[in-house]
Amino acid sequence: MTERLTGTSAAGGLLERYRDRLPITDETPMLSLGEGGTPLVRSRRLIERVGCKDLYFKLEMCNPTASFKDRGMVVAVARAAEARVRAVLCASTGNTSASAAAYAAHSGLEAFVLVPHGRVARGKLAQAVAHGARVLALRGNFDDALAIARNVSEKHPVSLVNSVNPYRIEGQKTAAFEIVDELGDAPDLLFIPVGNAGNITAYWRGFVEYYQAERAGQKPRLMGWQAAGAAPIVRGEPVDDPQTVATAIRIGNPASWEFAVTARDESGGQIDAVTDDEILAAYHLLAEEEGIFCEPASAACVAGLFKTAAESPESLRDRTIVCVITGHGLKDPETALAIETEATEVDADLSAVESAMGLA
Ligand code: AN7
Repeated sequence: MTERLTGTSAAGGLLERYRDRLPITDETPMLSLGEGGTPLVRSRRLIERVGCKDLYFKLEMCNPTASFKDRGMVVAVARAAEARVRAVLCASTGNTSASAAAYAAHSGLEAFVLVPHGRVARGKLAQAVAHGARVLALRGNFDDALAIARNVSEKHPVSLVNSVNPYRIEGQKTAAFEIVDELGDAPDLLFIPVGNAGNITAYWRGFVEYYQAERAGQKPRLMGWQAAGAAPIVRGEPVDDPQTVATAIRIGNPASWEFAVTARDESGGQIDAVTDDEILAAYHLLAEEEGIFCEPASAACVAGLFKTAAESPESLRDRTIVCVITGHGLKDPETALAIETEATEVDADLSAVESAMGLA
């Protein structure tokens, strides 16, 4: 007998809500940590810099482990549990490991995570450790870690839950469904960061599926953004030593490269690069002018939107645009504190506080 679990969120989890559109069976445990159903927030201020009709942010940082990975992970881990594997395994720049660790804990599986030593934002490591995952810090980069993880999963009965696992892509496509359901149609343009290229692949699958089911009247152009120091798809060749402040997308040889190129071309979109300076500028503006504190990788797509607005403003006019905000800023406090002015220290006394506030 398979144990049946029910999600605690009032709306039910992703598996419950999209049961008909996900590869699950009657035996799949209905895991949920409350993933999906994330807010689509309308821009109030940054839209003025863009000059489009409507601008929205899909806050995937509001998922249970604070990134979009949970949508795919709930499906991948549920299927792994159904197959009665003992453990799940992933290579990760951080968010996949946090999500795998949480869903493994939720379902009573072991989790092994392979991360590039010294290159994972502290908050993400904290999550993996808190959930009891076995964290292996590899002396190498993400691409090395993924190659080894694939080998391990071929040799041993552990389930690889990177986005090369088809269940991950299937789960992540549900974000496109939610956008269409909320807007009443697909947006004209979707801006999204690109690392291992699984998410852009998943969104395209979701938009195409809803279009074919006549739930949407159009499909969006997909606008993907890599970091300039880690832009293999833009350059057309793998990058041996990728570098960027956006550690989540510090990936030199994306697993879903060909799917991403197909998504780009079929949608009439583009995949381009933004510099670390452009990423950090967008990161600050989102926090300071919209109240959205995301991690640097997420800001890459907003940097791409500003770049597009500067280079070809007419391509955005009268358009409805969605930016995918993939992960939370709290995951990477070092970046926030390194580049912000430090907090002002002040004596615990009213007049000192008043004068520090400029109210004296
Ligand atoms: C916040 O966790 O690859 O193009 O190992 O964490 O689907 O890879 C994370 C990727 C964007 C890129 N934004 O998505 C990992 C990992 C954030 C991310 C991406 C990631 P993909």
